[in-house]
Amino acid sequence: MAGNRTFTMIKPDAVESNNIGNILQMITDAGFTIKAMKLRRLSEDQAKKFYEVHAERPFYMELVEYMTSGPIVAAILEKDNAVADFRALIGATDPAEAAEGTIRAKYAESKAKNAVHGSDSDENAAIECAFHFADEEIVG
Ligand code: YYY
Ligand code: MG
Repeated sequence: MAGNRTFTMIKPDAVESNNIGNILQMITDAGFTIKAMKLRRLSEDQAKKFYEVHAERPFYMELVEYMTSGPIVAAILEKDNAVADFRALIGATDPAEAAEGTIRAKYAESKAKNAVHGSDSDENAAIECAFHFADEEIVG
């Protein structure tokens, strides 16, 4: 059975372009409940660790540099079928390929600066939630 939690980040480009509010509105309008949230700036070590699975990819260092370039908003979201439904709400990695009305189609600048992160599996959602939040920071 699909899990009911996913993890998201509003990335530095979307924070910089003042779209935190617009993106949170889209998320809650789509039926997600925010269970934890914080504004934080990732250190280089934290960004490297978070994106460890991409360490061998050519864009890895650019990704780490970008994700540490300004604050991000990290949040845990709850909804039935959270991971898949949130991936549908954010759209394809490259905003040029993202379906109309998705968060990335509306607010992403480019494939690298693509406004939001969404977990890609229940297993990674649990790992990513725990990476950013202690149990006592998550509302019951
Ligand atoms: O899950 P998602 O964020 O849609 O894409 P991933 O393939 O996991 O890549 C993570 C992150 O890396 C992506 O959001 C932007 C960046 N990236 C990139 O800069 N260039 C690529 N060719 C692929 C991904
Ligand atoms: Mg991914």
